[in-house]
Amino acid sequence: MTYEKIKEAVDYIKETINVPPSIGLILGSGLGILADEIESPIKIPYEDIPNFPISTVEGHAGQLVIGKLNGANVVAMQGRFHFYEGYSLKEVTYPVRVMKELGVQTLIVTNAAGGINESFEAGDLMLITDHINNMGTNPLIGPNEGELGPRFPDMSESYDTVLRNIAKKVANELNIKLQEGVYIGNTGPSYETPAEVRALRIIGGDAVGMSTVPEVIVAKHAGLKVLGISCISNMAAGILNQPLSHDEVMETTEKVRENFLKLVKTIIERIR
Ligand code: R1P
Repeated sequence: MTYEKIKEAVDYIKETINVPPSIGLILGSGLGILADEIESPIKIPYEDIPNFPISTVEGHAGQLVIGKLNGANVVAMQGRFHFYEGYSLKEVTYPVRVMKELGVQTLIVTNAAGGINESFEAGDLMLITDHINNMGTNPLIGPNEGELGPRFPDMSESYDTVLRNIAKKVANELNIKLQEGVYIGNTGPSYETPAEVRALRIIGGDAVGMSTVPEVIVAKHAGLKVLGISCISNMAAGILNQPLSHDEVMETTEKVRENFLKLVKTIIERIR
């Protein structure tokens, strides 16, 4: 993904917006509702943006929404891209590069994830403390473009401690239960087997999903601060004796909608 290609998208977006965004949001399955809260929104369908992929998954609308949210200038991805859709990890993470070039300094990534930690329950929100890349590949593989970031980016504090502390404080004030844990990124699209879930727990995971990790690697490469929030949409396979479905994922995200919106909007108000 060359710098010129990123610039093409950035130039196109800049033509339609007045103020550059400083906070970027990636909204996970069923969580796109947050973008509906943006005031005086400018909506740009992905298909209109040069070099942007197109969302193919239910619950991912497929547009950038740019405007003000609780006093902050934000750009939200209402719909993200996943490796299992057939996109390369460079394509999956291209929007993060575009956000950075638009002026974003802080990225808030959200997702729907399966709970592996048995103390969690469906409907919990989880602050991501760290991640495990279990995708077998990395979006930074290939020649490194120096203007985009270093060859070997440091990942020792991928999820910013200051932002995490703000999130915890806000959750406490709003009386919203906020779990904490490690997100494991698998490729999907098949959900995990019970044996895989047991293995993922042993290697240190608290929740599992099919996104986020590549976006955060690229965000760190680009020098962005990252905050990550998972919505535990179901318990992963084998923890409860019931099959998994994307419908259930969507239903649960709908149920936590109010807490999710309150939490993220108040965090944005504090960090703007
Ligand atoms: C599976 O139900 C889908 O929900 C999650 C998984 O990664 C997968 O795409 O979506 P997000 O991670 O985009 O929230």
